Amino acid sequence: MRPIYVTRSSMPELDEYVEEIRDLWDSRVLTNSGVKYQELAGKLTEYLGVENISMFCNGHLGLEIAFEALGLTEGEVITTPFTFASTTQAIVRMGLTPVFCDVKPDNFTMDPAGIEALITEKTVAIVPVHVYGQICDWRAIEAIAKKHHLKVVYDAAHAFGVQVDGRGAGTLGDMSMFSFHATKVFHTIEGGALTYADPAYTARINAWRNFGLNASGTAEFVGGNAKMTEFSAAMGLCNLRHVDGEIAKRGKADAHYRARLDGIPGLYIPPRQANVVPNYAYFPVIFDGFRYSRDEVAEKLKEQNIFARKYFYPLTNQFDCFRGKPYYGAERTPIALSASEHVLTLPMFADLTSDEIDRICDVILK
Ligand code: T4K
Repeated sequence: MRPIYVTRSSMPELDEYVEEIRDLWDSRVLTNSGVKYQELAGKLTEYLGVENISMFCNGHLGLEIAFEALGLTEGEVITTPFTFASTTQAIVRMGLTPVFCDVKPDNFTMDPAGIEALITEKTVAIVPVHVYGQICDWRAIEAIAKKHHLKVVYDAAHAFGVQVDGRGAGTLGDMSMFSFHATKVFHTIEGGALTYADPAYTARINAWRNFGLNASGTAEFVGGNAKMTEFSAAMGLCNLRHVDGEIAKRGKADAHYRARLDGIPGLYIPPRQANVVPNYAYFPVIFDGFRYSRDEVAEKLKEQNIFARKYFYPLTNQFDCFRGKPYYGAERTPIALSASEHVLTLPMFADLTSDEIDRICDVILK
């Protein structure tokens, strides 16, 4: 029996990828926004239903670039600690101060009811996370942002292909960041993107990822290097051809898990969201009041070669690197704290078999 990890990268057939990269051997243009990049950008604009897209070597740098492009270089940013390290670290690395808002108990996205009490004269933006691909309460968040003249940058790392109220998740807010990491529903090995409605940002974003250089070769500001290679873009072109099928397979796995685990006392599975077309990125389960603790379940699974993960534990406001900072400490985000102490994300990927899901559920239930 193969070990079952929390996820397993989707891959095209080897021949399909080889065919896709064949012309790179002629052109020898391997990076710096070449033809593969351009083709993928065009296709993703259409697939995601967005106005503009800029792609990078990873999603994390995309987030940092979003703050820079929006002129967010100092001040406070209201965000969530129930996320991967990247969200908070991008905020801090760009010289901004995170202010943590608690999450909603039903789906662990930022609770809009907590935002206004955190706004001060220093607040410049709100950075919510569509955690597990579940869409934030965007209408409420954006109404608050509008009232207080704040920017909204969504961490949409988990939300590739998700639609809400008939529109792509990447159309929300001022900008959205997608991760195309190997572990994601759609990937370019490493990679990421920003989507945004206002084309005025394009020049600055694209210059940033190439050292701030403009067409005449001078740098008007200090940027960095965040370019996506042609090999990554080629992987994206292959994966995009299959992504709908991969999401459908994940949907079947999600339904199978729910059939086995829904309604079991002590287990909580975030319900599917109304008005949302999901991507089944993750399968989080809260073990609270179950006959075994989350950690005991994780251990039992591990003994059977099943590697579920505690996404997201610890909270980012508990990270050692933030000790001594005013935003360190989870006591102000008790719902997020409880979620992080009880959550286990079960294996979820397109070729997870029904037998494997039964194996996982049997360990949990028996
Ligand atoms: N914001 C949010 C909310 C995010 O979740 C992330 C990334 C970001 C921002 C930043 O985006 P990027 O800069 O990464 O584009 C993984 C991923 O590395 C990370 O991208 C992701 N979030 C995070 C949630 O998960 P780890 O440290 O848990 O990954 P790792 O190496 O333990 O892999 C998990 C499992 O995936 C493995 O057990 C096996 C499988 N796997 C892994 C790799 C690397 C594969 O099947 N193929 C692979 O190539 O962080």
